[in-house]
Amino acid sequence: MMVRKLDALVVGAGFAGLYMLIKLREEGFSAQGVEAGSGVGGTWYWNRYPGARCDIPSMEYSYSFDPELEQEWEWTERYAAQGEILSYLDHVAERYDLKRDIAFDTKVTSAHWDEAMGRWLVETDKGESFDVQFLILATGALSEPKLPDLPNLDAFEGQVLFTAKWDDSADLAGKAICHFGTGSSGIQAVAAMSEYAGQLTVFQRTPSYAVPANNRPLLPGEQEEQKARYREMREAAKHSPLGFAAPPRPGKAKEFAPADRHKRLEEAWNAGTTGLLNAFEDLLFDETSNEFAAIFARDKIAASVDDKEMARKLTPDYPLGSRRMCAEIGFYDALNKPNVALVDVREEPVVEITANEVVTEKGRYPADAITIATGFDACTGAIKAIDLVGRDGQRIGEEWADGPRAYLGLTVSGFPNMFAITGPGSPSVLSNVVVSIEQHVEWVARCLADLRTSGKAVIEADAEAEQAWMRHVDEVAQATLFPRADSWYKGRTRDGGEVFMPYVGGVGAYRAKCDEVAAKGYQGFSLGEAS
Ligand code: NA7
Repeated sequence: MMVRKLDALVVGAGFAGLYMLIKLREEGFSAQGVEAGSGVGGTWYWNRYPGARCDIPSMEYSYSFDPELEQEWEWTERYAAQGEILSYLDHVAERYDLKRDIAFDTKVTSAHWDEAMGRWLVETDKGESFDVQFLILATGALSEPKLPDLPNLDAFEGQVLFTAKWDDSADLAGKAICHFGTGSSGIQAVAAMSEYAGQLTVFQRTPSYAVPANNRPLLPGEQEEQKARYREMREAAKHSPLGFAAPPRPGKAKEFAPADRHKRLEEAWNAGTTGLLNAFEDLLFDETSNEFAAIFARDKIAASVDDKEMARKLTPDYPLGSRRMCAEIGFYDALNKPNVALVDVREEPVVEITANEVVTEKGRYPADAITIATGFDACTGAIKAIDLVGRDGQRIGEEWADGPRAYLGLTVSGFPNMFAITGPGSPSVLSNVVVSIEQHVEWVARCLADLRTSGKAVIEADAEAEQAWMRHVDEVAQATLFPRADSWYKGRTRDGGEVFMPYVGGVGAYRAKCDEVAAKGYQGFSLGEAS
């Protein structure tokens, strides 16, 4: 069998994989990308469900590394729809002539570290083999769908559609749809499907805090004005807490007079997901302050639906922002429509799926189609899906069974020369992810170049440094309100424990730490010679 020998293999061709290929080429490394989809885009390739849209402003949810690209590309709306982001990424791939180095419709099935050679041996489902010095997993933090445990789903005779693997040829007009999941994806899909469904029954487990997205076309002059100060905005985002140019407004909510606090929350309500969390500096840290904002948001939610019982079900009881906030465009309006119903599966669990119904403890709901938006095996799922074996036969799934761990969220002890872009312990999923991705990719590219310059061939995180980093990730998280809610931010250990995965110390602080590690000769890593 032909084995291709390269410096690096990049798994995934979304925001992270594309930029990684660009940086590797720039540094003179030979690299190949492997992508399961038929095109580039990652998340934005797969998530083609109706209503799919980013909830971070387009002007900020885009690459900053190429000043010409950011000036040339024209966004049409404040929040870009899936198709527009996909076109953008396709444009980037064309502009940098990346597609010739990406094997599409191909999945990496196994990657084994060869200790004697100091290289990774990688195989794909197309029977290709690669022998590479560096393995870079740009597989996405929210890419491995988590399926609901719906009893007897196999008996269902209608169409089953997953938002994260949507078949865009599906025609659900006039159909009875039973939909599961009301996170960011679910509420967008519900709003869109309510326009044409015959009957839409929404099965909710945990309600979301959803703020109005207030999406609109970018106003004349608005894009130009932002482009004129793009450098300044990008710099601010890079050193900010969450990867956005605008910082939280100074002041603690609990110290404001009620009328002033209310006024500020009112202004923030219409400014998108980060708008509300940025209304005061302490909303993610102080329970009392958070509760003021949470009550405000709960009242808004209650006021947006006509039915009191429905309002009760939609009201979250956890701190605002401790689970991912959602931006809604017509979600609550959808629930007011006569063809839409809401079922709380905590109050009436699903007991069975039949050929054409969802049956709960309290009722039977007709279904021609079942749509599913129940989230992802976050941060680690796509990596664990690979038969990934490091030093001394260590398997990643087994190693992470006691809790996901990664030094700086990028490298795993026992897995030399392997990098996970947006891995557990990185700020990516709790930030403007494109800002985090650019930082991760640039750091990895610099690391590989430094290694080459120093004449070393192998880099591996030390177990102690990794433990210390994960302890730090936990300490920083415990000082916030994030751990107060049950969310996909938490990884599970085999004995039922929890590991808070994202680094919430701020993308600016994280960047500084990564730079310091590199400047100190890769502190916390062991560097080795080629054997
Ligand atoms: P999320 O945010 O993980 O949302 C999935 C939702 O599905 C969440 O509220 C789950 O509740 C719910 N869920 C899970 N299982 C069920 C069942 N069996 N029945 C009903 N509801 C269920 O995923 P999204 O795709 O919406 O968003 C992911 C990210 O994409 C988002 O954060 C943005 O960054 C964009 P649970 O929490 O499990 O109780």
